Amino acid sequence: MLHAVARPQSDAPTHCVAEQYADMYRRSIEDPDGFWLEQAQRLDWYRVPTRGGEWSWDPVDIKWFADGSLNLCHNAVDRHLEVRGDDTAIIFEPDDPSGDGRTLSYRELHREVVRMANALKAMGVAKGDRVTIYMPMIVEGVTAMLACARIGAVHSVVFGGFSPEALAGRIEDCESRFVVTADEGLRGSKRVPLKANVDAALAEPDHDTPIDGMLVIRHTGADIAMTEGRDHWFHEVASDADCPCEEMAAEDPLFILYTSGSTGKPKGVLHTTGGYGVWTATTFHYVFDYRPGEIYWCTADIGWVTGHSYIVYGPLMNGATSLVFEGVPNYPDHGRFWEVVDRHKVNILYTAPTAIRALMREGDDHVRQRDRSSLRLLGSVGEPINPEAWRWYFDVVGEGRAPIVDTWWQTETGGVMITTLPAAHDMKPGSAGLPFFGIEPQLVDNEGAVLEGEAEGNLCITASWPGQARTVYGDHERFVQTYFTAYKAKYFTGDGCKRDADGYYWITGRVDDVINVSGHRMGTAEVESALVLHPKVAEAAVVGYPHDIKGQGIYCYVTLNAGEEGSDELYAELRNWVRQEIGPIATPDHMQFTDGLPKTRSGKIMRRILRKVAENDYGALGDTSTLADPSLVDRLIDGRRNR
Ligand code: 6R9
Repeated sequence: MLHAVARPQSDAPTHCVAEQYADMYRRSIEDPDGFWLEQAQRLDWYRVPTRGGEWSWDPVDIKWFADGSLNLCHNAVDRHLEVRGDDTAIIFEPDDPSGDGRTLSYRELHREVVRMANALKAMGVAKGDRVTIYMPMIVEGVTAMLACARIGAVHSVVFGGFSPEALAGRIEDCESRFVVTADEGLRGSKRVPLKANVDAALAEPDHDTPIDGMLVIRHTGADIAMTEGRDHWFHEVASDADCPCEEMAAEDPLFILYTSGSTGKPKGVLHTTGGYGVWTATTFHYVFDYRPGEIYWCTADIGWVTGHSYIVYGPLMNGATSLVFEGVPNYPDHGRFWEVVDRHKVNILYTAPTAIRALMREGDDHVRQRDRSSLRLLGSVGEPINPEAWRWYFDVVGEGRAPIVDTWWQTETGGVMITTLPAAHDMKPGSAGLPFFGIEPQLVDNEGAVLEGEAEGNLCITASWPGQARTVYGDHERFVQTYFTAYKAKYFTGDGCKRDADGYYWITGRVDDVINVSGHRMGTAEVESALVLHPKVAEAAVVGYPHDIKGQGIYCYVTLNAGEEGSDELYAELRNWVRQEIGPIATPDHMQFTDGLPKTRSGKIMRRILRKVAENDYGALGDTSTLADPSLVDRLIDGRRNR
């Protein structure tokens, strides 16, 4: 097999070896309903479903397990009480390594979730209501999600690094009348004023959804403003009163999660209960080959889909021990990850290429100083992992002992779609691997022609799977337009991809105007909109360019209003402006002032040229003859060189 790294062998019993994969995969494609109704038995149902997938992509209407009913909080928490109530559900590792860590058994988790659910109910939250969760990475972030699921409310978690403006847009879009937040968050000893940010978001001039209640968790103890009648301290309203799980239909909404697209504002991707539950429970089981008693650590934030599916729902539905980490990889020093692995004897580590590259740059000593003998499996997610980082992860971090699962998936897919399975497949550094059960990837050219065998093209999926997003909240037409119109009756992922002779898939990155910065999706249009809001900016075009640590960096071309001059001060001001408008993850890495943007005669910005200039790749500019002002290209290149 080409460039393959043999899977390290282990004696432990495993959930799926090579022969089983082949059989199970075949069955999952030939008889999807039979296969998934069987997998659905991993969960507890009030009404066990008898119907599998009922879906169409033209028109777009997706249902799974439609006659079933269940509750995912029950599946993640209550159902474990009888057999493993005293097993550890969550290990909380605080930002400050000498701070107050916590360990919660499933029984303790149950109590915390019930207290949270009662607090939500006391504010008036009812089934179907949207609840915005704007939290640091603390236990209450997890219990807030589970409490919503328990009472049938729809959570919308907004990453704590987003600005008040970005938060306001997300509260407004789903007309969420309730917010759960904390006084402050902590990241690498820096304080994040979460409660003050929510107040600022609600004070935005165009914010018109009235907030009925805000629940505030005391975390750092900072002095914050509380609005009488609206804001409530969690510890004052929480109660241990009985709080049964709400029976939910399989297709009742579970959560909304906002994600960036190539146009317009972020989309509220909607997932429902039954299909998402089966998908995350099943993928967690097979991809991480989880064995009872193991310590599993996913370093994502609950503000991203990885945190939803593989810190909260997937692991807890499997009765696993999930480590919740508040901190960052480089605080107090670059050895933090390995110190945490050592102290908690982590068996499975799931992180992002950007973190791996950043730690790799700091040298091997931080890693080697710590005992990593507990590590059995390593995972990667969020962006393509470059082979050099893969090798370092495999050789240095895992000492060649731990297989790597490079899991390709998206907010819209709910859970892992393409990966190798640890005991079934050899690995290829840089390739995500093979399709998960039920997934039929297809590569198509720009005209939609299907490419067979070894090929490179646009990655589509041909048939629905249980974890698929059902719609964009409040805008089904946008859901249809974004994913199902580029190629008729196929789900288009937005990614480019190669398939090799062994059938392994190699994701090459986004083919739309979405860039992937440190594993986070960023719509170039969002950064552009933020820039043009500045009074001195006339026009802006944003592209991605290769960045050593972040994978892609944010490169902004800016034209100024007449009479304005580009300067170092304005550069700093605009950078800061974007941070304020969106959040630190959107901070421009490079900004180039220019007297114009390359446009076609019909006024379309030729991003291809802007990308090439940003990449310093002037030989491959292609045809520039359709530009309205071809001489602009030389000025752009000069501007790039003089920077
Ligand atoms: C889970 C998550 C999705 C986009 C996706 C792709 C990129 C994610 C990847 C990967 C190559 C992997 N991506 N995992 N690319 N290899 N293992 O990250 O969801 O935030 O929605 O991003 O991330 O480009 O389309 P999300």
